[in-house]
Amino acid sequence: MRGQLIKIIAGQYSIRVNNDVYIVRAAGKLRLNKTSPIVGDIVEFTPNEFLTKIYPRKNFLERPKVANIDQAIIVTSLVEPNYSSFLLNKFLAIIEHNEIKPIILFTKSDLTNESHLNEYLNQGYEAYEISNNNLESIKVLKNIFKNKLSVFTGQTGAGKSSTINSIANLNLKTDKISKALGRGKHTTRVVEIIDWFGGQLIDTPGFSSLEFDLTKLQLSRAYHDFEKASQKCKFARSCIHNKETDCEIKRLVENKTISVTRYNDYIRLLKEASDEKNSSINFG
Ligand SMILES: Nc1nc2c(ncn2[C@@H]2O[C@H](COP(=O)(O)OP(=O)(O)OP(=O)(O)O)[C@@H](O)[C@H]2O)c(=O)[nH]1
Ligand SMILES: [Mg+2]
Ligand SMILES: [Zn+2]
Repeated sequence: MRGQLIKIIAGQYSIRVNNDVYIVRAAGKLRLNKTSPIVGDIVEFTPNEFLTKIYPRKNFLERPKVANIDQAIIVTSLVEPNYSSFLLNKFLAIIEHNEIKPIILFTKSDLTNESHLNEYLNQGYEAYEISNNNLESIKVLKNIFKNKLSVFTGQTGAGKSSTINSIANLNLKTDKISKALGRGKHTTRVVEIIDWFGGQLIDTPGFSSLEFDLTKLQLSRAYHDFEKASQKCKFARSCIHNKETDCEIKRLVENKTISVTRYNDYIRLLKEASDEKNSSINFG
């Protein structure tokens, strides 16, 4: 049978097939290759027996270990902690590089007049600005989860837990959700996929950092607008939009299609990116 791995506890896999959940053991046959199953995997299994196969992953993240994510909601506070375009652009690079759709969620709009919403909407991102002290502002989020596997990410203190709770509170029939979200501090929590507003949510303990392990070339194509534009760079396959001449990205910065802030963040990120691992890349 084919199903979705929604939870792993102590060597037991919970696998969902439509509305049923099967629990199978980890032991045995899955020594086929070195890959271990992770939450989000689409797997083949025999009920009451073993998990036998992991289907190819659309994407995966290291921390938390999850696969096949459709969208990541990047929770970004405007204040406390203060807004940092660099941090947001870093999250965006990692997420877009992994072929996960980003949704930017600015929080704490009740504490400041500062706004960056239009900036990111103009760059082609889906973005919202909310306050967890104003439930009216949360309502729009009800509709973004349908048929998607979503995960919340963002800096610690940005408001991930508060936002998830606010959204849960929008729905009076959230008994199941509230239970699943039981965020007791002393319980060791596991990564688990729960039903969530017509879609699914990866409920995870503190998912506030993402490992930045992109190479310079990967970074140079991570953002959707950079990827598209880089085809027009003279050195289309190798341009990292830095010192090169005849670079489309730099032209777009000059004519203000790409903001200087975004480009400067990109250059700063380039310094954190590693050199290419694979020297057989065909430059030119
Ligand atoms: N004024 C205001 N405070 C907020 C808002 N959202 C969250 N907070 C507060 O910000 C603090 C941090 O919020 P959390 O939801 O715990 O943040 P988090 O992203 O889950 O943080 P970690 O779990 O540490 O990663 C809490 O004191 C919240 O009450 C908001 O929209 N407005
Ligand atoms: Mg939290
Ligand atoms: Zn370029």
